[in-house]
Amino acid sequence: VREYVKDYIRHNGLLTLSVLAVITGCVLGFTLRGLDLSTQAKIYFSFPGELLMRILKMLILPLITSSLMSGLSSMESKACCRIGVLTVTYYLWTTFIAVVVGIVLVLIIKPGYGTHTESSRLGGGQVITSADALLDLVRYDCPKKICQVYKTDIIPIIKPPVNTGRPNFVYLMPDEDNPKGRTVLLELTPPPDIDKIMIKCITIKSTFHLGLLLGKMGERGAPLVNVCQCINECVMKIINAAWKFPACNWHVTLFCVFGVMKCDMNDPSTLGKKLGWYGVTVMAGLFVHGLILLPFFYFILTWKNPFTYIRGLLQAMVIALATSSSSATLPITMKCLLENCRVDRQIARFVLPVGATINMDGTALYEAVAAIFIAQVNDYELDFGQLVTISITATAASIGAAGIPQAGLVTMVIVLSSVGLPADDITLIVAIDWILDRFRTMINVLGDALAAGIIGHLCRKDFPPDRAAKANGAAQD
Ligand code: DAS
Repeated sequence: VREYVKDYIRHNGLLTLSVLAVITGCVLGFTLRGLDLSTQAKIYFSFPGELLMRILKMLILPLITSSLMSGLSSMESKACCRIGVLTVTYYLWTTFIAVVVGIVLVLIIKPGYGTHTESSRLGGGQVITSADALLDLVRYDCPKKICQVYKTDIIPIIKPPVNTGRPNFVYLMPDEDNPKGRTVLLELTPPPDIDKIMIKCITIKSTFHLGLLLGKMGERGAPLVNVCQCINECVMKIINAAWKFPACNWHVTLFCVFGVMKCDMNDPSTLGKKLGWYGVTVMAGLFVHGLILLPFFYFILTWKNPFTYIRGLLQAMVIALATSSSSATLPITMKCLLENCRVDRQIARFVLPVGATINMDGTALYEAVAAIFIAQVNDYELDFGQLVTISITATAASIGAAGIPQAGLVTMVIVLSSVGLPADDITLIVAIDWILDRFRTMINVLGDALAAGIIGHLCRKDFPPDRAAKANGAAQD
């Protein structure tokens, strides 16, 4: 028994601790929510978890840019383009398949039927009746909707809100609008800071081209490539240091305490058990897509056991469950791929950052299910054309969603307005979004990681041995 316990701890100790930490964090978070603590006390309790989340978010941009630059520059440009096309094609297809799975399940289970709410609220957006209208929506209305979301929800992030009624606890910079003239040190109630993600998307695109250019420059580009590789190694070392405490996984607990205390759980009684069936539909869709379809694609494309591969990703999936942020989990996913799944570093450095930005199968599935559920709750029959519209707009919305907590709710405005549903019906599903967000984030991370394994297998002949590995070899020699 002692040998078995030792062996188990050696292979599964960290993972078991993480799972226990998630459970402890959620129980602690709910307990603290239940106690009649003052707002300040609640902020104190959630502050450490939030700080850790911000440390990881701070590392996202340098990690992605340095990974892409050093990964791309050490590949031949032809191989690069081939891998790029294969990666984006695979991502788009799996996202669309996730949406189809969600639509089929929500039409079979019908979680929203039988809840009669006044349907007078419908007509908030125009109903798409033709391809031209869909094009107009994508070309004009979606950007307008997103700008509208930016104006109402996002701009305050860039400029700290004044007198929001929420205790802006600690301040960072002089805020001339603030009547008391206090300096803004730290805005503790962090609505999704999607603005950083937009910068990340622009960075990804420009980095991709810069990485290709560096690869073409050969030895002349080597200094900058070495700088990127050093930054990449440093960021990974910082992340390892940040996660060195997994011995007790206190950070995972803190993430959960922070997540549970910060989530807004509206009163679910407005929909009662319909909301429960909606949650079951989303979880069933995530299970079918994440643990049946994606592993099946992995198996038929690589002829390897997908569950052995997924076993190596469990730590990243637990962190995704704890943080509800696929971007914040990216460093751990990268670590699991390189150390446990033995994916080539060049592939991981390219496929993962791109996937964390544009590939969110869980979010796409969730948005399609939520839109149809809201239509069912409003007794609003969707025709086939509208279902096709939902599948397209949910795919597009998931690409636009950021890898941060509850980002899927923000981009869902596009999906709802494309079929004439009122965007404010999002409030019907917010009550349980905090827990669905964790599971769809886990599927997002799983989809990116399985894609890296598939692309790595399909392109194993295409790219030269990793320059960094050579450089490391030389350094070790
Ligand atoms: N939480 C997002 C992520 O990190 C997903 C979502 O909000 O839908 O992937």
